[in-house]
Amino acid sequence: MALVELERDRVAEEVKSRAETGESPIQILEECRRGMTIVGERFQKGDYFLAELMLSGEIFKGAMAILEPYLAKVGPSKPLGKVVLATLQGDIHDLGKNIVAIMLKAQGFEVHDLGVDVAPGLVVEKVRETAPDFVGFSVLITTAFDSMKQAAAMLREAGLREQFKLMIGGGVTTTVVKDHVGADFQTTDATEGVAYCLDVMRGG
Ligand code: B12
Repeated sequence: MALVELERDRVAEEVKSRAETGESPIQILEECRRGMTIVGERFQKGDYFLAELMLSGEIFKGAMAILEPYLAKVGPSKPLGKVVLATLQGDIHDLGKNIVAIMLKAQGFEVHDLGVDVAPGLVVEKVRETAPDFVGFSVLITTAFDSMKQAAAMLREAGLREQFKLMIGGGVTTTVVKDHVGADFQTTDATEGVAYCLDVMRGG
């Protein structure tokens, strides 16, 4: 696959032409995500270095920019609920979070994205300000697990935790991490996360 081989121009061309011919943008994005997993494996084995890892991130971002308008057309635009998203302190990975943000927006959610390397205190402030239905943490570095746990504890102490559902997502998450953080939901698939939000909003 072109992304795994880090062929920037070919990825952009393929993504664009496939989206133009009406292929599902979610499916194209999912294929790119699988490519990133292979890049990660190559990095782990020492076949790729940090420069390649960074380039893969740039290529992925380019693909997302091409797909965003197509994704925005997928769902209705009636506001459904509010979501605060963040990648917490110690972690700067944001590709997965950005996908979730785009897909939630496509379904009509109002998304407040705090970005990466976010201090737990900032999450508390944003939740107080926006009163979201969901808070979502994205994580790819195991050392950021404790930042998520700390943010959840601070939200409890502030008396805000009962007002929203807490979701966590990202390639390294498991149900064990979910319990460690005290989250309500965990996934390694943005589509599942969006389905969960829709379910909750429909009273499921
Ligand atoms: C690209 C990448 C980078 C890029 C990030 C670019 C960016 N803007 O994000 C760069 C080069 C900057 C980078 C840096 C580093 N990285 Co890196 N990186 C990756 C790589 C190859 C891909 C990650 C990715 O974007 N995947 C694609 C996305 C789309 O998948 P995803 O995040 O899982 O998201 C999906 C779902 O999980 C879900 N989702 C995600 N979040 C959320 C949130 C919610 C609420 C919901 C509902 C769903 C959801 O939706 C998405 C779509 O389905 C992974 C390898 C891997 N196997 O994951 C390593 C990896 C994560 N990196 C790793 C490492 C070690 C690093 C560095 C420490 C390297 C270094 N020596 O400096 C630094 C970390 C710096 C830091 N403090 O964060 C390790 C982490 C090991 C660990 N267990 O902690 C990995 C696993 C590579 C490896 N095998 O060693 N990295």
